[in-house]
Amino acid sequence: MATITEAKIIVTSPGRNFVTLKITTSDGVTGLGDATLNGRELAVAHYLQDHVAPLLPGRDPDRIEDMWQYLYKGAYWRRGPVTMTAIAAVDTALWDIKGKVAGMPVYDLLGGRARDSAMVYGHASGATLPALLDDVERFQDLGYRAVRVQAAVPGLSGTYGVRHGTVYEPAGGSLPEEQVWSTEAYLDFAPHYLAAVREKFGSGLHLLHDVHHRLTPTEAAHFGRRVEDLRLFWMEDPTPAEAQESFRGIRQATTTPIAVGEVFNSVWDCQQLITERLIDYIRASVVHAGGITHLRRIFNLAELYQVRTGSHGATDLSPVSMAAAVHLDVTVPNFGVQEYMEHDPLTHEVFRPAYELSDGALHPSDVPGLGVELDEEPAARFPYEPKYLPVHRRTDGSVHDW
Ligand code: EZ4
Ligand code: CO
Repeated sequence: MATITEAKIIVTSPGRNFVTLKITTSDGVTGLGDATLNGRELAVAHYLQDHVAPLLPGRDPDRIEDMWQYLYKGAYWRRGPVTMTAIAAVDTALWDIKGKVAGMPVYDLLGGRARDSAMVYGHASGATLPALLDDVERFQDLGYRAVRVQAAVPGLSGTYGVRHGTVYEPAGGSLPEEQVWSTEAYLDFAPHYLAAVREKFGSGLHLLHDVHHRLTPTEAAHFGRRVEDLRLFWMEDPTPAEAQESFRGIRQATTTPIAVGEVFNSVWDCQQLITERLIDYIRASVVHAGGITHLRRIFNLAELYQVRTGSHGATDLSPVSMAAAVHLDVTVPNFGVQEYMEHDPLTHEVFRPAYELSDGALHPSDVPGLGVELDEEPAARFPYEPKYLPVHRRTDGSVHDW
């Protein structure tokens, strides 16, 4: 029996911070798992270094389910983003190893492809409406079939989700930038630009919109109704989801499809949302929801209730995460869409993924395992730099929901 001989934590910042776990076996096989938690990277790196890596040498890398149970139940302290991201890294690395040992791409270990590729959505944005329309056109010209649409809200100094430069990068300053948010200004403006995009591009393009948890359930119900005739693919994160039952009112008020879950870390964050069919798309990801093993459970539960998948896939999810996501996406019958953002070119000096984007979809590689390599020599040239997501305040100065 091969055993795990080494677990190495690699922190690198090629364009942005990433934490990666590299597991090596006694047969010399290596596997990678993403452990990046935006703005809290070092917490996961230390959790892995201090509390997980010492437990791994001598264990059987084949027993993926047992490893998951051992790390989840064995720790006593369950759930939470730091723990679940650390478990995800181990889980993903073991799937990578199993694939390499078996000589199979991970999608074949998961039962084989239920589709050829995973449709993705791109991120169009603009400081003004004409700029936004140009950006949507750019994505359409690139072959995207689905586009998330965000415009800067007039009167606010900055609007989260609007790209500056060529790469979308949500994390900014070495301390969190503080931005003012006005729900009134947003609600007055957003339906107009979404309507303008639908009018210009017609019904053939899937349009998505991210609310970033900024509305109350009542405001979200109002917003969903106002944009109902635009037939959005989804409105994302309309309201914070700690109280899952708060989605009932939104659901009853509007047929605009609802997506939520990029901050979820376990099935317990969405059990009620799924089993009561309060959402249409579940956005949990491999890296933040306990790896392929646990995310597959969430997706399987969702399938029973006709909830489809739409996993988070911003630039803070490394190419290791994206590779794992695409393998899982192509195997689940209830796949909906995969979020995808091009990484900074520097990121590809360290990570070499073999998945390919064409026709607005990601195609998994058929090489054994996940099909992604990490080059440690360039990784060492990009040391960690603290970078944080912004914090939002209401016009009265109080901290706003994300
Ligand atoms: O805020 O990835 O849908 N995508 C998003 C992203 C997330 C960041 C958090 O790290 O909402 O911009
Ligand atoms: Co989002």
